[in-house]
Amino acid sequence: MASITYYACEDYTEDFDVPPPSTVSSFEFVASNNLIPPDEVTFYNRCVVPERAGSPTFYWDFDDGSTLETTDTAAVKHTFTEEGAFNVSLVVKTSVGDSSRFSAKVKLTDQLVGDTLFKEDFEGINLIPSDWELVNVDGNTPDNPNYGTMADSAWIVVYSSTFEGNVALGNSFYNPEAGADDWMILPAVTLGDNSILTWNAMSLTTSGNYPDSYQIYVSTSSQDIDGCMENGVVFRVNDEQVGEDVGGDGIAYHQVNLSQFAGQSVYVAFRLMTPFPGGDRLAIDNITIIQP
Ligand SMILES: [Ca+2]
Ligand SMILES: [Ca+2]
Repeated sequence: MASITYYACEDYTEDFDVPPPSTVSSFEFVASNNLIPPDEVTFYNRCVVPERAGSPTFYWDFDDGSTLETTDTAAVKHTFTEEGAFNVSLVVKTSVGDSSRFSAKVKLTDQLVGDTLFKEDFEGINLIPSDWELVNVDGNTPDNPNYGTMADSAWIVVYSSTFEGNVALGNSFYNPEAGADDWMILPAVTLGDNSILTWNAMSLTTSGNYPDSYQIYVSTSSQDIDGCMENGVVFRVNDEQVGEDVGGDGIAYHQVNLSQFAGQSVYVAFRLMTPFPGGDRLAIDNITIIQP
């Protein structure tokens, strides 16, 4: 009978510096309802826990008051019932004292359901629709030569990689520096009992945090500034969100109840009026009026 000799592997760890094992926390998530609450979101545990790091325990925090402690690496499901931006975190701690934390923002937005009275997403068009009224009150010269047409059009349609589509763009970066006063007045819409105006917005900036300010007006008489002024400011946004890369939350979702104008034919206006010395650019998209 042949004999077989087994040799144990020698342990070289006494002779070489072995870097400490690195535990890395990470996860991915997939929403089941397009991030409209209630939405059951599945979180996939992508933590890397080297064997030397001991046995891991995972601490999930969903940032809505719910937490979960588990030693299981299987995906976990969590239902978000409210809209909001939740900073979900996963901390992994191991039996030898290693730990790592990872977090990601899960942003849920209520989507209204009802009859759409008006909708403009600016896709498939190069210009603001001709039945809108644009008024360039400030008359200033955009600093960016690519926005030369704004010198007389107040708002233009451009592609935004952040929005992954076309948006209406108002400029507030002028040369010389100056505040903006640019109007974009929608065509007439006949409102229902409690119609709601919604839109997405974000200040586009390339260097630093330059938020924009704007106001919503509703004219019940004519598609012009005078008509808007009769009813005053309906909604005001000071310092619209900027991108996450410059400290903001990214695209904001706004909604305003127009029930004070129930049953009337109205002209809704967006007025960019970032004060001196100006901001950069404001993007508006998905302007919708819904009767829930
Ligand atoms: Ca769009
Ligand atoms: Ca202007």
